[in-house]
Amino acid sequence: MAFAENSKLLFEKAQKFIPGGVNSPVRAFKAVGGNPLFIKSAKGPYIYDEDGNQYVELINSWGPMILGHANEMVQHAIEEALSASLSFGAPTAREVAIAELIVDMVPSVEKVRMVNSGTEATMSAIRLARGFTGRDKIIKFRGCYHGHGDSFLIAAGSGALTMGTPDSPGVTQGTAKDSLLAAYNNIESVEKLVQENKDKVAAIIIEPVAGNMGCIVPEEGFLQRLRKLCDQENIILIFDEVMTGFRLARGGAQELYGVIPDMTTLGKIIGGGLPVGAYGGRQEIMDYVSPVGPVYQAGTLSGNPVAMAAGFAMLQYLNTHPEVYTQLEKITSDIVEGIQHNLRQMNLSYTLNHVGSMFSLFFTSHEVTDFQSASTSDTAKFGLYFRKMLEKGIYLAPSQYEALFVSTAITPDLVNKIVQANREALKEVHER
Ligand code: HOZ
Repeated sequence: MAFAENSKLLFEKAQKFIPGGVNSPVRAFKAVGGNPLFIKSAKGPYIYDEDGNQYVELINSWGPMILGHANEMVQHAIEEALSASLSFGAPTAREVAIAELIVDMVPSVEKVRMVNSGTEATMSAIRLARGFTGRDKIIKFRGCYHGHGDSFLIAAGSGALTMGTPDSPGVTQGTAKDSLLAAYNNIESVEKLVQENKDKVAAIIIEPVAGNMGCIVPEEGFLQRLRKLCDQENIILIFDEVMTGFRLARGGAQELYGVIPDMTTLGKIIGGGLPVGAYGGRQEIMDYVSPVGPVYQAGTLSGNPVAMAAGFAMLQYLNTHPEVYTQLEKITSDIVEGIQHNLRQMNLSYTLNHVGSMFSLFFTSHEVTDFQSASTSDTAKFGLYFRKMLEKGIYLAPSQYEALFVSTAITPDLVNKIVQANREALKEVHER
Protein backbone atom coordinates (compact mmCIF):
# COMPACT_ATOMS: atom_id res chain seq x y z
CA MET A 1 0.00 0.00 0.00
CA ALA A 2 1.74 3.11 -1.25
CA PHE A 3 -0.09 5.31 1.24
CA ALA A 4 1.57 3.59 4.21
CA GLU A 5 5.30 3.85 3.48
CA ASN A 6 6.36 4.53 7.08
CA SER A 7 4.36 1.53 8.30
CA LYS A 8 6.06 -0.60 5.66
CA LEU A 9 9.52 0.51 6.81
CA LEU A 10 8.64 -0.02 10.45
CA PHE A 11 7.31 -3.50 9.67
CA GLU A 12 10.56 -4.42 7.91
CA LYS A 13 12.53 -3.29 10.95
CA ALA A 14 10.10 -4.86 13.42
CA GLN A 15 10.52 -8.27 11.82
CA LYS A 16 14.22 -8.19 12.74
CA PHE A 17 13.50 -7.81 16.44
CA ILE A 18 9.99 -9.11 17.12
CA PRO A 19 8.65 -12.50 15.97
CA GLY A 20 6.68 -11.78 12.82
CA GLY A 21 7.11 -8.07 13.55
CA VAL A 22 4.09 -7.99 15.87
CA ASN A 23 3.22 -8.61 19.50
CA SER A 24 -0.05 -10.40 18.71
CA PRO A 25 -0.39 -12.52 15.56
CA VAL A 26 -3.63 -11.25 14.04
CA ARG A 27 -2.10 -7.76 13.76
CA ALA A 28 0.37 -8.98 11.13
CA PHE A 29 -2.33 -8.67 8.39
CA LYS A 30 -1.30 -12.15 7.20
CA ALA A 31 -4.91 -13.15 6.67
CA VAL A 32 -5.77 -10.09 4.60
CA GLY A 33 -2.54 -9.31 2.74
CA GLY A 34 -0.44 -6.15 2.81
CA ASN A 35 1.56 -4.72 5.70
CA PRO A 36 0.16 -3.92 9.11
CA LEU A 37 -0.42 -0.28 9.90
CA PHE A 38 1.75 1.10 12.67
CA ILE A 39 -0.43 3.31 14.80
CA LYS A 40 0.75 6.63 16.16
CA SER A 41 -2.32 7.97 17.93
CA ALA A 42 -6.09 7.91 18.15
CA LYS A 43 -8.78 10.32 19.27
CA GLY A 44 -12.55 9.88 19.43
CA PRO A 45 -13.70 7.86 16.38
CA TYR A 46 -10.38 8.13 14.54
CA ILE A 47 -7.07 6.29 14.55
CA TYR A 48 -3.92 7.69 12.84
CA ASP A 49 -1.02 5.71 11.39
CA GLU A 50 2.67 6.62 11.21
CA ASP A 51 2.09 8.11 7.73
CA GLY A 52 -0.48 10.55 9.07
CA ASN A 53 -3.45 8.71 7.50
CA GLN A 54 -6.74 8.96 9.36
CA TYR A 55 -9.15 6.00 9.64
CA VAL A 56 -12.57 5.54 11.21
CA GLU A 57 -12.14 3.04 14.03
CA LEU A 58 -14.15 -0.19 14.08
CA ILE A 59 -11.73 -2.22 16.20
CA ASN A 60 -11.46 0.11 19.18
CA SER A 61 -8.63 -1.88 20.76
CA TRP A 62 -10.76 -5.02 20.34
CA GLY A 63 -13.55 -3.64 22.46
CA PRO A 64 -12.62 -1.35 25.34
CA MET A 65 -12.88 2.05 23.65
CA ILE A 66 -16.65 2.12 24.13
CA LEU A 67 -16.61 5.92 24.44
CA GLY A 68 -14.05 6.40 21.66
CA HIS A 69 -10.30 6.93 21.95
CA ALA A 70 -8.52 9.11 24.50
CA ASN A 71 -11.72 9.88 26.36
CA GLU A 72 -11.01 12.93 28.50
CA MET A 73 -12.65 11.65 31.64
CA VAL A 74 -10.60 8.41 31.54
CA GLN A 75 -7.39 10.28 30.63
CA HIS A 76 -7.94 12.67 33.52
CA ALA A 77 -8.37 9.80 36.01
CA ILE A 78 -5.11 8.28 34.76
CA GLU A 79 -3.23 11.57 35.09
CA GLU A 80 -4.46 11.95 38.64
CA ALA A 81 -3.35 8.42 39.55
CA LEU A 82 0.05 8.88 37.87
CA SER A 83 1.15 11.55 40.30
CA ALA A 84 0.82 9.04 43.16
CA SER A 85 3.30 6.57 41.56
CA LEU A 86 2.80 3.66 39.21
CA SER A 87 2.73 0.48 41.26
CA PHE A 88 2.76 -0.51 44.91
CA GLY A 89 2.15 -4.26 44.96
CA ALA A 90 -0.07 -3.56 47.96
CA PRO A 91 -3.83 -3.08 48.56
CA THR A 92 -5.36 0.27 47.60
CA ALA A 93 -8.65 2.08 48.12
CA ARG A 94 -9.09 2.22 44.34
CA GLU A 95 -9.23 -1.54 43.93
CA VAL A 96 -11.90 -1.78 46.63
CA ALA A 97 -13.96 0.86 44.83
CA ILE A 98 -13.75 -0.87 41.45
CA ALA A 99 -14.51 -4.29 42.99
CA GLU A 100 -17.63 -2.85 44.62
CA LEU A 101 -18.68 -1.34 41.31
CA ILE A 102 -18.16 -4.58 39.37
CA VAL A 103 -20.16 -6.52 41.97
CA ASP A 104 -22.94 -3.95 41.60
CA MET A 105 -22.93 -4.05 37.80
CA VAL A 106 -22.36 -7.71 36.86
CA PRO A 107 -25.21 -9.96 38.05
CA SER A 108 -23.13 -13.13 38.63
CA VAL A 109 -20.28 -11.46 40.51
CA GLU A 110 -20.41 -11.50 44.32
CA LYS A 111 -16.63 -11.29 44.70
CA VAL A 112 -13.96 -10.43 42.16
CA ARG A 113 -10.19 -10.82 41.81
CA MET A 114 -8.26 -8.44 39.55
CA VAL A 115 -5.53 -9.75 37.23
CA ASN A 116 -3.67 -8.23 34.26
CA SER A 117 -5.34 -9.62 31.14
CA GLY A 118 -8.24 -11.68 29.87
CA THR A 119 -5.87 -14.62 29.38
CA GLU A 120 -4.88 -14.51 33.03
CA ALA A 121 -8.54 -14.26 34.02
CA THR A 122 -9.62 -17.37 32.09
CA MET A 123 -6.58 -19.40 33.21
CA SER A 124 -7.27 -18.52 36.83
CA ALA A 125 -11.00 -19.15 36.53
CA ILE A 126 -10.43 -22.65 35.17
CA ARG A 127 -7.91 -23.47 37.90
CA LEU A 128 -10.42 -22.30 40.49
CA ALA A 129 -13.26 -24.30 38.93
CA ARG A 130 -11.08 -27.42 38.95
CA GLY A 131 -9.96 -26.83 42.53
CA PHE A 132 -13.48 -26.14 43.74
CA THR A 133 -15.13 -29.14 42.07
CA GLY A 134 -12.21 -31.57 42.37
CA ARG A 135 -12.74 -32.42 38.68
CA ASP A 136 -10.24 -32.10 35.81
CA LYS A 137 -12.09 -31.68 32.54
CA ILE A 138 -13.49 -28.56 30.95
CA ILE A 139 -15.80 -28.11 27.99
CA LYS A 140 -15.12 -25.31 25.53
CA PHE A 141 -16.72 -24.53 22.19
CA ARG A 142 -15.04 -24.90 18.79
CA GLY A 143 -14.01 -21.45 17.57
CA CYS A 144 -14.38 -19.75 20.94
CA TYR A 145 -11.19 -18.06 22.10
CA HIS A 146 -10.38 -17.56 25.76
CA GLY A 147 -6.86 -16.16 25.53
CA HIS A 148 -3.72 -18.20 25.04
CA GLY A 149 -3.73 -20.40 28.15
CA ASP A 150 -2.79 -24.01 27.28
CA SER A 151 -6.24 -25.41 28.07
CA PHE A 152 -7.88 -23.10 25.54
CA LEU A 153 -5.60 -23.50 22.53
CA ILE A 154 -7.66 -26.39 21.23
CA ALA A 155 -9.88 -25.43 18.29
CA ALA A 156 -9.26 -21.85 19.42
CA GLY A 157 -10.87 -19.06 17.43
CA SER A 158 -9.53 -15.56 16.81
CA GLY A 159 -5.84 -15.15 15.94
CA ALA A 160 -5.14 -18.88 16.15
CA LEU A 161 -7.95 -19.61 13.71
CA THR A 162 -6.91 -16.69 11.50
CA MET A 163 -3.39 -18.12 11.23
CA GLY A 164 -4.78 -21.59 10.48
CA THR A 165 -3.28 -22.99 13.70
CA PRO A 166 -6.25 -23.49 16.00
CA ASP A 167 -4.31 -26.16 17.95
CA SER A 168 -0.90 -24.98 19.13
CA PRO A 169 2.27 -27.07 19.40
CA GLY A 170 3.62 -26.82 22.93
CA VAL A 171 0.30 -27.74 24.54
CA THR A 172 0.89 -31.15 26.11
CA GLN A 173 -1.38 -34.07 25.30
CA GLY A 174 -2.13 -34.29 29.00
CA THR A 175 -3.58 -30.77 28.95
CA ALA A 176 -5.35 -31.21 25.61
CA LYS A 177 -7.15 -34.37 26.73
CA ASP A 178 -8.84 -32.44 29.54
CA SER A 179 -10.35 -29.87 27.14
CA LEU A 180 -13.48 -31.30 25.54
CA LEU A 181 -14.94 -29.66 22.46
CA ALA A 182 -18.60 -28.90 21.84
CA ALA A 183 -20.29 -27.09 18.96
CA TYR A 184 -21.58 -23.57 19.59
CA ASN A 185 -25.39 -23.32 19.63
CA ASN A 186 -25.66 -27.12 19.77
CA ILE A 187 -26.81 -28.17 23.23
CA GLU A 188 -26.94 -31.85 22.24
CA SER A 189 -23.18 -31.82 21.59
CA VAL A 190 -22.65 -30.51 25.14
CA GLU A 191 -25.07 -33.01 26.71
CA LYS A 192 -23.28 -35.87 24.96
CA LEU A 193 -19.87 -34.80 26.31
CA VAL A 194 -21.27 -34.41 29.81
CA GLN A 195 -22.83 -37.89 29.71
CA GLU A 196 -19.64 -39.46 28.34
CA ASN A 197 -17.65 -37.77 31.12
CA LYS A 198 -20.05 -38.15 34.00
CA ASP A 199 -18.83 -36.36 37.17
CA LYS A 200 -15.55 -35.41 35.50
CA VAL A 201 -16.42 -31.99 34.05
CA ALA A 202 -15.42 -29.08 36.28
CA ALA A 203 -16.57 -26.23 34.04
CA ILE A 204 -18.15 -25.20 30.80
CA ILE A 205 -16.63 -21.99 29.45
CA ILE A 206 -18.28 -19.99 26.69
CA GLU A 207 -18.35 -16.57 25.08
CA PRO A 208 -22.07 -15.86 25.59
CA VAL A 209 -21.92 -13.89 22.35
CA ALA A 210 -18.98 -15.25 20.37
CA GLY A 211 -16.64 -12.53 19.13
CA ASN A 212 -13.61 -14.58 18.24
CA MET A 213 -14.90 -16.49 15.21
CA GLY A 214 -16.59 -13.35 14.01
CA CYS A 215 -19.71 -12.24 15.84
CA ILE A 216 -22.03 -15.17 16.52
CA VAL A 217 -25.27 -14.83 18.43
CA PRO A 218 -26.51 -17.47 20.89
CA GLU A 219 -29.73 -19.04 19.60
CA GLU A 220 -32.84 -18.63 21.69
CA GLY A 221 -32.76 -20.94 24.71
CA PHE A 222 -29.16 -22.11 24.16
CA LEU A 223 -27.62 -20.29 27.13
CA GLN A 224 -30.65 -21.16 29.29
CA ARG A 225 -30.23 -24.85 28.50
CA LEU A 226 -26.52 -24.68 29.29
CA ARG A 227 -27.41 -23.14 32.65
CA LYS A 228 -29.88 -25.96 33.36
CA LEU A 229 -27.40 -28.66 32.39
CA CYS A 230 -24.72 -27.17 34.64
CA ASP A 231 -27.18 -27.05 37.55
CA GLN A 232 -28.18 -30.68 37.04
CA GLU A 233 -24.59 -31.90 36.80
CA ASN A 234 -22.92 -29.58 39.34
CA ILE A 235 -20.74 -28.07 36.64
CA ILE A 236 -19.49 -24.49 36.94
CA LEU A 237 -20.75 -22.33 34.10
CA ILE A 238 -18.22 -19.65 33.12
CA PHE A 239 -19.13 -16.77 30.83
CA ASP A 240 -16.08 -15.26 29.17
CA GLU A 241 -17.23 -11.65 28.90
CA VAL A 242 -13.85 -10.16 28.04
CA MET A 243 -15.43 -8.64 24.93
CA THR A 244 -19.11 -8.46 25.90
CA GLY A 245 -18.85 -7.33 29.54
CA PHE A 246 -20.01 -3.71 30.03
CA ARG A 247 -20.33 -3.47 26.23
CA LEU A 248 -23.58 -5.26 25.40
CA ALA A 249 -25.26 -3.97 28.55
CA ARG A 250 -24.26 -2.55 31.92
CA GLY A 251 -24.12 -6.14 33.22
CA GLY A 252 -22.84 -7.65 29.96
CA ALA A 253 -24.35 -10.49 27.92
CA GLN A 254 -25.58 -12.19 31.10
CA GLU A 255 -27.85 -9.22 31.75
CA LEU A 256 -28.92 -9.03 28.10
CA TYR A 257 -29.93 -12.70 27.93
CA GLY A 258 -31.01 -13.10 31.54
CA VAL A 259 -28.74 -16.10 32.17
CA ILE A 260 -26.51 -15.90 35.22
CA PRO A 261 -23.31 -17.98 35.14
CA ASP A 262 -21.44 -19.16 38.24
CA MET A 263 -18.33 -17.29 37.21
CA THR A 264 -17.46 -14.50 34.78
CA THR A 265 -14.14 -13.51 33.23
CA LEU A 266 -13.52 -9.90 32.26
CA GLY A 267 -10.70 -8.03 30.52
CA LYS A 268 -9.61 -4.96 28.54
CA ILE A 269 -12.81 -2.98 29.15
CA ILE A 270 -12.40 -2.88 32.94
CA GLY A 271 -9.07 -1.13 32.45
CA GLY A 272 -10.61 1.42 30.09
CA GLY A 273 -7.98 0.15 27.62
CA LEU A 274 -5.11 -0.44 30.07
CA PRO A 275 -3.98 -4.04 30.66
CA VAL A 276 -6.48 -5.42 33.17
CA GLY A 277 -8.50 -8.59 33.58
CA ALA A 278 -10.65 -10.00 36.35
CA TYR A 279 -12.53 -13.11 37.33
CA GLY A 280 -15.45 -13.18 39.68
CA GLY A 281 -18.50 -15.14 40.65
CA ARG A 282 -20.41 -16.72 43.49
CA GLN A 283 -18.89 -15.95 46.86
CA GLU A 284 -18.65 -19.62 47.79
CA ILE A 285 -16.49 -20.29 44.73
CA MET A 286 -14.40 -17.12 44.97
CA ASP A 287 -13.62 -17.80 48.63
CA TYR A 288 -11.81 -20.90 47.44
CA VAL A 289 -9.01 -18.61 46.17
CA SER A 290 -5.90 -17.97 48.26
CA PRO A 291 -5.49 -16.49 50.90
CA VAL A 292 -8.98 -17.61 52.06
CA GLY A 293 -8.99 -20.87 50.14
CA PRO A 294 -6.40 -23.30 48.79
CA VAL A 295 -6.35 -22.37 45.06
CA TYR A 296 -3.30 -20.21 44.39
CA GLN A 297 -3.22 -17.16 42.16
CA ALA A 298 -1.22 -13.95 42.57
CA GLY A 299 0.48 -11.01 40.81
CA THR A 300 2.50 -7.91 41.67
CA LEU A 301 0.68 -5.82 39.07
CA SER A 302 -2.79 -7.14 39.92
CA GLY A 303 -4.98 -4.18 40.89
CA ASN A 304 -2.37 -1.76 39.52
CA PRO A 305 -3.38 1.74 40.73
CA VAL A 306 -3.19 3.46 37.34
CA ALA A 307 -5.19 0.73 35.60
CA MET A 308 -7.75 0.74 38.43
CA ALA A 309 -8.17 4.49 38.10
CA ALA A 310 -8.84 4.22 34.35
CA GLY A 311 -11.19 1.28 34.79
CA PHE A 312 -13.11 2.90 37.62
CA ALA A 313 -13.65 6.11 35.62
CA MET A 314 -14.92 4.13 32.64
CA LEU A 315 -17.22 1.77 34.59
CA GLN A 316 -18.57 4.56 36.77
CA TYR A 317 -19.54 6.46 33.64
CA LEU A 318 -21.23 3.42 32.07
CA ASN A 319 -23.01 2.69 35.34
CA THR A 320 -24.51 6.15 35.53
CA HIS A 321 -25.21 6.70 31.80
CA PRO A 322 -27.57 3.95 30.60
CA GLU A 323 -28.23 5.99 27.45
CA VAL A 324 -24.79 4.84 26.22
CA TYR A 325 -26.31 1.45 25.40
CA THR A 326 -29.21 2.87 23.39
CA GLN A 327 -26.79 5.12 21.59
CA LEU A 328 -24.43 2.25 20.75
CA GLU A 329 -27.34 0.12 19.54
CA LYS A 330 -28.66 2.94 17.32
CA ILE A 331 -25.27 3.69 15.71
CA THR A 332 -24.58 -0.01 15.08
CA SER A 333 -28.08 -0.70 13.73
CA ASP A 334 -27.71 2.23 11.33
CA ILE A 335 -24.40 0.83 10.05
CA VAL A 336 -25.78 -2.71 9.80
CA GLU A 337 -28.97 -1.60 8.02
CA GLY A 338 -26.90 0.45 5.58
CA ILE A 339 -24.71 -2.57 4.79
CA GLN A 340 -27.78 -4.80 4.45
CA HIS A 341 -29.25 -2.29 2.00
CA ASN A 342 -26.01 -2.36 -0.01
CA LEU A 343 -26.02 -6.16 -0.10
CA ARG A 344 -29.62 -6.23 -1.34
CA GLN A 345 -28.89 -3.64 -4.02
CA MET A 346 -25.99 -5.70 -5.28
CA ASN A 347 -27.83 -8.99 -5.01
CA LEU A 348 -25.25 -10.37 -2.60
CA SER A 349 -26.41 -12.84 0.01
CA TYR A 350 -23.61 -12.44 2.58
CA THR A 351 -24.42 -12.93 6.23
CA LEU A 352 -24.43 -10.06 8.68
CA ASN A 353 -24.52 -10.93 12.40
CA HIS A 354 -25.19 -8.22 14.95
CA VAL A 355 -25.76 -7.84 18.70
CA GLY A 356 -25.68 -4.44 20.39
CA SER A 357 -22.45 -2.73 19.36
CA MET A 358 -20.77 -5.85 17.90
CA PHE A 359 -21.18 -7.07 14.33
CA SER A 360 -19.55 -9.10 11.55
CA LEU A 361 -20.04 -9.33 7.82
CA PHE A 362 -19.30 -12.91 6.79
CA PHE A 363 -18.44 -13.57 3.16
CA THR A 364 -20.72 -16.58 2.98
CA SER A 365 -24.37 -17.07 2.15
CA HIS A 366 -24.72 -19.67 4.94
CA GLU A 367 -26.33 -18.64 8.16
CA VAL A 368 -23.40 -18.33 10.61
CA THR A 369 -24.23 -19.97 13.93
CA ASP A 370 -21.06 -21.84 14.84
CA PHE A 371 -17.44 -22.49 13.90
CA GLN A 372 -18.34 -24.78 11.00
CA SER A 373 -20.64 -22.29 9.32
CA ALA A 374 -18.19 -19.41 9.97
CA SER A 375 -15.54 -21.48 8.20
CA THR A 376 -17.57 -21.47 4.96
CA SER A 377 -16.59 -17.78 4.51
CA ASP A 378 -14.56 -16.79 1.48
CA THR A 379 -11.52 -15.42 3.32
CA ALA A 380 -9.75 -14.32 0.13
CA LYS A 381 -12.71 -12.12 -0.75
CA PHE A 382 -12.78 -10.81 2.79
CA GLY A 383 -9.07 -9.91 2.49
CA LEU A 384 -9.71 -7.91 -0.65
CA TYR A 385 -12.72 -6.19 0.94
CA PHE A 386 -10.59 -5.37 4.00
CA ARG A 387 -7.91 -3.70 1.85
CA LYS A 388 -10.51 -1.72 -0.11
CA MET A 389 -12.09 -0.49 3.12
CA LEU A 390 -8.69 0.55 4.44
CA GLU A 391 -8.01 2.55 1.27
CA LYS A 392 -11.32 4.32 1.89
CA GLY A 393 -10.31 5.21 5.45
CA ILE A 394 -12.15 2.52 7.42
CA TYR A 395 -10.13 0.46 9.91
CA LEU A 396 -11.64 -3.04 10.19
CA ALA A 397 -10.31 -6.03 12.12
CA PRO A 398 -7.78 -7.73 9.82
CA SER A 399 -9.52 -11.11 9.93
CA GLN A 400 -12.84 -12.60 8.91
CA TYR A 401 -12.87 -14.27 12.33
CA GLU A 402 -12.99 -11.17 14.50
CA ALA A 403 -15.98 -9.06 15.48
CA LEU A 404 -16.15 -5.31 14.87
CA PHE A 405 -16.76 -2.94 17.79
CA VAL A 406 -18.57 0.38 17.61
CA SER A 407 -17.99 3.37 19.89
CA THR A 408 -20.29 6.24 20.87
CA ALA A 409 -17.84 8.58 19.08
CA ILE A 410 -19.20 7.49 15.66
CA THR A 411 -21.37 10.36 14.37
CA PRO A 412 -24.21 10.03 11.79
CA ASP A 413 -21.82 11.45 9.15
CA LEU A 414 -19.34 8.70 9.93
CA VAL A 415 -22.10 6.09 9.74
CA ASN A 416 -22.74 7.35 6.19
CA LYS A 417 -19.03 7.26 5.42
CA ILE A 418 -18.79 3.63 6.59
CA VAL A 419 -21.87 2.57 4.62
CA GLN A 420 -20.69 4.35 1.49
CA ALA A 421 -17.21 2.81 1.78
CA ASN A 422 -18.85 -0.59 2.19
CA ARG A 423 -20.92 -0.05 -0.98
CA GLU A 424 -17.89 0.97 -3.03
CA ALA A 425 -15.64 -1.76 -1.59
CA LEU A 426 -18.20 -4.51 -2.23
CA LYS A 427 -18.62 -3.23 -5.77
CA GLU A 428 -14.87 -3.24 -6.41
CA VAL A 429 -14.49 -6.72 -4.91
CA HIS A 430 -17.17 -8.08 -7.25
CA GLU A 431 -16.05 -6.25 -10.37
CA ARG A 432 -12.93 -8.37 -10.55
N1 HOZ B 1 -7.29 -11.91 18.52
C1 HOZ B 1 -7.26 -10.84 19.45
C2 HOZ B 1 -8.63 -10.32 19.70
N2 HOZ B 1 -9.66 -11.27 19.62
C3 HOZ B 1 -6.37 -9.81 18.88
C4 HOZ B 1 -5.74 -8.96 19.90
C5 HOZ B 1 -4.62 -8.09 19.36
O1 HOZ B 1 -4.00 -8.42 18.34
O2 HOZ B 1 -4.39 -7.08 19.97
